[in-house]
Amino acid sequence: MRVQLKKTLLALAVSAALSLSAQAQEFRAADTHADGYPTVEAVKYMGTLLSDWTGGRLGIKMFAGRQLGEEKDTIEQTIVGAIDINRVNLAPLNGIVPETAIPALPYIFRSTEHMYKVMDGEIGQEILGALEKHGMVGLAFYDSGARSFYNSVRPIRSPADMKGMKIRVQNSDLFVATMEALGANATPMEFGQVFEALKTGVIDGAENNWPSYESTRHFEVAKYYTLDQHSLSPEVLVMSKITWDKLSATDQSLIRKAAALSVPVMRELWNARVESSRAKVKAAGNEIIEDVDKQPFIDAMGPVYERFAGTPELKSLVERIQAVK
Ligand code: GTR
Repeated sequence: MRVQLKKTLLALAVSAALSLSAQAQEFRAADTHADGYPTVEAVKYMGTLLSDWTGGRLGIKMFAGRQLGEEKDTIEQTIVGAIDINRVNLAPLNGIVPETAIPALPYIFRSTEHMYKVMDGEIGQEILGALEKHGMVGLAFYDSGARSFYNSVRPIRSPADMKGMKIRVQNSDLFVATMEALGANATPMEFGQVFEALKTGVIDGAENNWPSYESTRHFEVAKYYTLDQHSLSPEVLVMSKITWDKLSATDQSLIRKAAALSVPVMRELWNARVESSRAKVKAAGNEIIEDVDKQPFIDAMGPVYERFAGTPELKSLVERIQAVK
């Protein structure tokens, strides 16, 4: 009898331990940026929250600095469930999820405040929701400042200065079309290849925000930075729908909560990083063109809007964004 009881207790303990370990999960997360970049640190913070709340049952293992591949590959891996959590820019999602092209449209936002109001509100939620039918669950938007042009040839003050320039863009037809509308030659290329391409003159320039211009050392080889701020397209944090669907409703809500709490942390890190990157680039003696007249750039964007906001649904999304005060 006693032996039987012991056996039963042992079996119970083993099965409890097994079910605990079966539930324990460390999500694989990807980011193209290196350790220390605000997006990477925000996702790590999210992992710490999850681990604290669940006594270590849930956690995040961050593979920063392209360890799991370039952005395009990591998006494909996320859709098939090989990567659980991915922090990417909206631009490389444009070809998969048409709605993501709308906040990436050049000059769609009047200001950063306008962008926050739209992306933190109902429209932002709708765009996150649109990812789902393409195999990704949208968790949050992160800051990405403003993308502006830099190059190694001459200061850009008007679209005419860009004529014939080879400008690298992300893997997005929207950005290709934008460069073409400005008279430049667009060269889509993965982020990790840009430094070498700038250095060897394969391309003349690229476009990005202050922290990326600085962290990638592009500023060392492309000395002219024109603050035309053509795109305020944010970063987005997504989870593989395959991973998501296997989770309990409780764990799903913990993940949503942790992602939401990582946003203000990211925003603070971001603001500090913009300042330190700007100071570093200025100290290097780069020529910063701050007083650029944006109007001629804006005026060239008609065909881009026609093509990427062509359907009635997307057109109405543009109008709703513009109507946000
Ligand atoms: C950065 C963004 C990256 C990547 C990169 C690029 O601003 O944070 O996710 O999209 O731009 O230009 O490829």
